[in-house]
Amino acid sequence: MAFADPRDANYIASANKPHAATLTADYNALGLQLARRGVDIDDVTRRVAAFKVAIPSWGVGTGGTRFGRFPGLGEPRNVFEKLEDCAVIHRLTGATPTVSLHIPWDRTDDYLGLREHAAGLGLGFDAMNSNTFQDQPGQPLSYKFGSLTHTDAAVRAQAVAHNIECIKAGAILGSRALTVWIGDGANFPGQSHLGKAFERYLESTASIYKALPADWRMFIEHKMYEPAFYATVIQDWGSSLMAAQTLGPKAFCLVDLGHHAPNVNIEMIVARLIHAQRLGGFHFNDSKYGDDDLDAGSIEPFRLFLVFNELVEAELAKAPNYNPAHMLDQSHNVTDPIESLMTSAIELQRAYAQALVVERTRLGEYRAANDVLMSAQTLKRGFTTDVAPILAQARVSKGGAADPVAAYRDSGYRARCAQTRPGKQNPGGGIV
Ligand code: LRH
Ligand code: MN
Repeated sequence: MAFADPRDANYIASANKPHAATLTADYNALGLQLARRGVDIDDVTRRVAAFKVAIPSWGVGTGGTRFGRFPGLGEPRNVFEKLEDCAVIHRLTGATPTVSLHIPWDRTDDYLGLREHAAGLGLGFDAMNSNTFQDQPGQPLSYKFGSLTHTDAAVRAQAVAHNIECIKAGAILGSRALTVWIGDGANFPGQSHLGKAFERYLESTASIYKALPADWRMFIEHKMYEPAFYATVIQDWGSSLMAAQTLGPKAFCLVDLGHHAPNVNIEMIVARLIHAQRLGGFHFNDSKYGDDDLDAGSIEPFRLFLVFNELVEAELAKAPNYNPAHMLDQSHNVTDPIESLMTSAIELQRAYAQALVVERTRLGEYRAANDVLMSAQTLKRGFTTDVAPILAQARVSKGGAADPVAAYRDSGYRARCAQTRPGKQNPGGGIV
């Protein structure tokens, strides 16, 4: 099989040629349809083209569950190879210029070299992620009974030091945020003092907060359960918001879509965090039951649309202190991670575009008149608009592919990686 570099501009341009005529025709037809609704398609396309989402470095390898992991072909073997795959995703979609690293999974003794390698691939770095939910070989103190909230001050200090290490690494890389997710909690009633555990969290995170450079933000990520199955210290947006407001103006709440009970109204949580001026960002993915980390928009695309509807409302209202960091956080157990990450980035753009084509003035009028049906219909009409021509035009306008998955598959990149990245694929269990 011939190999072409899917990151090569000429390769992408030649892959786009067969799509040019139909793309223009579809785009113009949608433009006419939207113009009748008072929506300027070029304005929507510009906003979609400016949309960016960070790739989770842990997402370009095949993920797994506690029952097993079935490695794919040509997996990246280190953070440098992970960035090469991230560059394929960005070149073909034009939407993922940054990567979010996870330490120690991406630890290297050459962060400057990593920064240069990324720059050479046209990539930068988004939020750093700390990891005090696993014990590392040779680690003095275990996180079995918690980390930042452990009853032993020495364990808490070890966890704080790790987070400060992540900040230092991120500062070299040009990152400007630290995401703190901890699995700390209890499996049984009585196991921990719920109030004191939260106080220990505030004490530990205050030490991390103090170490943040002036222009950095700290993202607090809540999660209902897992690995703790009775009580999680930062279990919901309320705990996260209280912590952020206690820590200071650089602390914000991060919403991972998979970290809520089924049917929780996540768009309402987003609206409240925007009101509180504490919406730090998202870990986008999708789920049917638990924290399934499935591809964004693959299970509940209407819910994703409703989240972006809140973001568009905030954007149009020029909400104060509003600058959410968008990231994907997924586990690709049965698909090629590059394909899943490309299509997931595009599903976010789709939800954004659908929210942008909603007739806001008309919606406002129906709401003011309490015309319930027409309010719901007017919002839904955004979701039922096929915005694919806008998404393709936005990609092509940034040098991306009209059809990223086809361009990727035709390049033979994965088969090539299988040749150039031999070596043991450890089946094992766990998400990475
Ligand atoms: C926890 C989580 C967190 C990451 C991890 C990989 O479930 O969402 O954001 O650190 O996944
Ligand atoms: Mn997450």
